[in-house]
Amino acid sequence: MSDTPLKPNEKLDIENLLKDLDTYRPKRRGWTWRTPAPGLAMDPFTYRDAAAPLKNSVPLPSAKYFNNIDPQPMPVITTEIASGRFEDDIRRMRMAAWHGADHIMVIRTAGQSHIDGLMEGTPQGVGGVPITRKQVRAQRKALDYIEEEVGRPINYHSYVSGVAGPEVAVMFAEEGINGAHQDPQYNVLYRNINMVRSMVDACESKKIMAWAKMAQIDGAHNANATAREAWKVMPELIVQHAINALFSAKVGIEKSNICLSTVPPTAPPAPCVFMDLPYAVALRDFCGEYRMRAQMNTKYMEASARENTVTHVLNMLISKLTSADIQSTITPDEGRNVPWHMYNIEACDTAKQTFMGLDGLMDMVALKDDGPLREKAREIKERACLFMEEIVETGGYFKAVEEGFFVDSGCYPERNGDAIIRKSEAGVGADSIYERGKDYFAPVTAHYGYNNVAQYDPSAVDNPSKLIDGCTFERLEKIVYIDELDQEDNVTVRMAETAKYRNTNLLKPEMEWAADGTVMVTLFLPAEKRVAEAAALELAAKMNLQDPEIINLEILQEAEGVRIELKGKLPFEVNTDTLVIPPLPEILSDDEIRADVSAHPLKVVCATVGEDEHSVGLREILDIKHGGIERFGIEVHHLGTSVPVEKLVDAAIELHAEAILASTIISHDDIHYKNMKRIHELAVEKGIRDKVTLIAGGTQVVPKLAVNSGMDAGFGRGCHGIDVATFLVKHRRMKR
Ligand code: Z98
Repeated sequence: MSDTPLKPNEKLDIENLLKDLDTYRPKRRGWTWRTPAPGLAMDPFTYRDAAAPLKNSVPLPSAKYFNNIDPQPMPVITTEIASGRFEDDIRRMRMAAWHGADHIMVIRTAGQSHIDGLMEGTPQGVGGVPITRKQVRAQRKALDYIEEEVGRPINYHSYVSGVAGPEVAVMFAEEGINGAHQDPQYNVLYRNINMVRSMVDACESKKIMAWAKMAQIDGAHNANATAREAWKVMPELIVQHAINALFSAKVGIEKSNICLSTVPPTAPPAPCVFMDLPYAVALRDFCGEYRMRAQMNTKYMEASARENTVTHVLNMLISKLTSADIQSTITPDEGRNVPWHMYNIEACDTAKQTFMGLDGLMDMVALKDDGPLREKAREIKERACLFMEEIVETGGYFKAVEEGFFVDSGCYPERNGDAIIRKSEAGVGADSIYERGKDYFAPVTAHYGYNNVAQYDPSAVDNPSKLIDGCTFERLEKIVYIDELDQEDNVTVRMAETAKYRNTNLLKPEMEWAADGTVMVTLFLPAEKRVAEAAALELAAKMNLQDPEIINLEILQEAEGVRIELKGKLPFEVNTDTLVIPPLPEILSDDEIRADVSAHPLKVVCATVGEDEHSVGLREILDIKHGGIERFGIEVHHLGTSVPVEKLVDAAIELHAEAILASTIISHDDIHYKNMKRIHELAVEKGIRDKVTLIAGGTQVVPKLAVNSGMDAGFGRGCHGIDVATFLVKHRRMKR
């Protein structure tokens, strides 16, 4: 779609997007991998493992030091977005795509696995969205626009597991969904769906997914997330992967679209790389012809974003060392259970940052061919082989499940007796399995197994849908589109409730849903845990936060205090019409500053004042090397660090300097503002205040407070030499 309706500086128009959904057709089918760009040059660097760059994106924060380049790593980056309101998720998808996500997974409403059919019209989801055709179509439509905007295909993904697997697969194929989890073992173990039914459904589902060229992701990682001592299930994980991957290949999914949902089984304080790397190597030794989706360890994590992020990065080290194809980024969200916009975006950035930081690693290091890595990998493989052999000896998969082989927390062949056990004649849908009759016939394009088409038309055997003039796979207009069944609980009603926040200048903070009012406050409270918890909630109430809840609490020292993150809702909004927005400062051009300084030579003295040894910030402002004020011909006398303020003022008098630049980083006890005040007072006492321009700078300097402390100007975080030079020249002109 070349006439993309999105403009980078304009919000997505959700109302418009939801129009004409009944006739919208996806622009393509099938999964897409990133385009490799070996040797990609992005001034000032060259990359070895990068993918083709994006047309529009948000680079990492520190990219500002490197021409704002935004190199993209090779693995597809996944983010899971399902806040319960698909209309709000669409905006998050756009933000995620700008941060490098190209695999958007939509988790379903809890329990959808048990719904035997397609959901059309449902209550609002909590912790997932109901996957309906409308929801899927609206999001695929949005992604069709968004991928055009960022310049890279975006894979849209949800789940085909469950009792309605084949029906869901058909709907996904029709709607251009690009990837899905499909693993009958997931149904059996975690959703107690009958085994025979699950296997039969899987044949049909996988056949449909093969036709639509969808990527298929298995569910093996769930064993790690479920087992009690989850690091012990490594042999089983390999077995589960192998069963599903071979199943899919035999049904006809291309191997390049069969993805194993791998997981590093441990996390710190376990010595995780020592345990997880041999596992990853063993898995690749056996299943290397398939693609690897690196899910993250979601079992061993608490609500600390910092801890989650470190685990995520360690997981990605394994991904890098073993070449994962898809990188999941769920940890910070799943661990904290606050599925907010910013956590999706942060995790995408963490993935991009880590992979680009590790660019070229494998050209410099290699995994050892001997030692513990190979020994451990061999041991895991042996255990996995024995596991598979015992399944066969026992009488096959069904028998093995009945006898408690799976999700047992013993490291095979050890068994702890805590497996998930299912009976082959029991479970959801047990009474729904029939043998196909002799005249069974399905006039459809993608179908598994016996189909007596010949009874109607022998010439249609290879193309059964010919008998009905094409099924919905070829003739999308045959799809019956149901907009909404629920008249009270649907997107139109929800959008009406938030309309004023789209159509007026009212602005309310938001974490996941339009105008939800949610904010997070971070506090340190110098008290013990229980007191701090109660105090935090009391403080939140005083801050006018409604429904306050503590999200995360970390003890810094049991008596000295705790760090608390709490969320709450603001019951008010601001009207942006009434905001006083200061104009952007006008920066003079290099040439204009240089001409002014050449006509009227300008001398400054500067120093880091007080007991402050920081020198980098001031150097950035001064040095020609960093684009500082020297380059305009300004004469700079730098007195060094920890300079007493008296000395600075005296130097200005002695050198007849027109300006004093005081750098001040340390801010405890407001020492930076006290020093500024002192400089001003000294300049007054010594009779030079009207002749000299006083400037203070530093990361903690708030310009307005610097002026209140007697300075002519203050420069805080993010200021450059040109900002200071512009002020000096303009201020001098004003005085002249
Ligand atoms: C993930 N964060 O995989 P219902 N099928 C498979 C699954 O793994 C899952 C579902 C279906 C994880 C998400 N996985 C957990 C193989 C879920 C979900 O409707 O919840 O049963 O389907 O990325």
